Amino acid sequence: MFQKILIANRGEIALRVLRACKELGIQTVVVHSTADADAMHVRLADESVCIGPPPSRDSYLNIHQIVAACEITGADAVHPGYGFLSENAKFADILAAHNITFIGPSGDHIRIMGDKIEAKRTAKRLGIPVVPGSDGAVTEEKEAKRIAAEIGYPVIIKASAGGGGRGMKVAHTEADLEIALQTARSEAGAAFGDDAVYIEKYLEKPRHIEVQVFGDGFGGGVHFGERDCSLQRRHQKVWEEANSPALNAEERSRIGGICAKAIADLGYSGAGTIEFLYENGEFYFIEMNTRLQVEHPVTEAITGIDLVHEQIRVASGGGLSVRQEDIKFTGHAIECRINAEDPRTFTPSPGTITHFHTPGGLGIRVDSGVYSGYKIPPYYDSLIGKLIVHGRNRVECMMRLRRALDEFVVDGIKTTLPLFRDLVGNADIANGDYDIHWLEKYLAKGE
Ligand code: MV4
Repeated sequence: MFQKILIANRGEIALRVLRACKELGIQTVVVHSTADADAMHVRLADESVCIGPPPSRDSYLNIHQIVAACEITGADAVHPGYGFLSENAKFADILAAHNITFIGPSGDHIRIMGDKIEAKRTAKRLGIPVVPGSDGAVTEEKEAKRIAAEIGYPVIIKASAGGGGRGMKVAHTEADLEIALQTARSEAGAAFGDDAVYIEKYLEKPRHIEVQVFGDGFGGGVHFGERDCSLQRRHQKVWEEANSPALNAEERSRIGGICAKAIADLGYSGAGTIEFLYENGEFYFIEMNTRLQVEHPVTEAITGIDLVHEQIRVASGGGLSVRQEDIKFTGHAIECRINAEDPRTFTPSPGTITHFHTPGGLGIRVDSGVYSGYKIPPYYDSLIGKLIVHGRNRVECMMRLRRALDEFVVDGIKTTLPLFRDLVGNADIANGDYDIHWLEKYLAKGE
């Protein structure tokens, strides 16, 4: 087991990882920018190293500074959290070259999944169902038209170096396709320095369902069920739940089994998320994330398993603490992402939190690094906390969530709490009846 872990992140996830390290009796080092000197996780860590000025590129993305902080403090592993360097293959490789363990998959697996064409090809080879479309990159207009005619319109053009919704164009007709292909390629070239694009059938009303997987580091793989992340705005998830209201136990174990086997065959190590679009009872792979995700607590709530403990165990060569047959799904969990933003316009609202009071009681978890008197710096994302509610079933979970939202107080700044108070009173939400476009339509209506 590791002696000392360096946490290369900030905010609620840095605190989340710190808590796991403390429970495992592992010493902690945090690195932080000058803007984060007052953060809760900096106070609670055994050691802290200031690695630079506020801009991320000079601090949380500065590989040399982070490696230097490892050497100075004698950290033997790095947990990258999410965002920042968590899916940076070069960072994983550099740490390995310094005999420091990256708590995550190999650089090569990160690289494969970062290239969306390569990721899809790999998924298909491993027996994961994918969206119908081109077999690899498309350059010629003629070829694009042939494929589109074969799969049928509408189609979507995606950048291989994109992901998370960046660099996509929908074409409804052959006339649209010419323009879509050209703009997608030039935008991808400009944005990512890689103009490779591919074509898929455009699914019009899917849900976004993702499967939590783990490779044990010995060639084994398990799944921890799925999360439904369909409620999003501009590719930012807002509300996530486990299980998906759309799946039954048979569908869960079928897609979960396919994913667990794929992870084993790939020789993948650590936490991963296999993302699907789900429409008319069918799953279609879109991407794989090679990190711990923001919404991992809903999976923890329904399985009772600490996924950060598992990441640390696997990275240290100790394998998983559970076998597939030990993983049971109990009840229902919902996460609300509380952002320091205007709940209607989503304009960021940094500043001082004058009063912060979190809900409590059975089935309530709040993951947040903020506190009364804390000043939210303007340099980073606006997530200030996550409310995760667990109940024996979805109805109980929703009742508990309504109550928890009533108790939550964040004064001094604007937050998205009022949006969630609206959502819990909505009939479609109560029925679990929504797709990936539902929230944006709801917001456009002005409720
Ligand atoms: C799609 C799609 C429809 N059809 N692919 C957006 C993010 C990126 N991960 C993939 N995305 C989409 N890919 C096909 N073939 C619709 C989306 C999409 C979306 C997906 C998940 C969650 C929210 C979304 C919002 C708009 C579009």
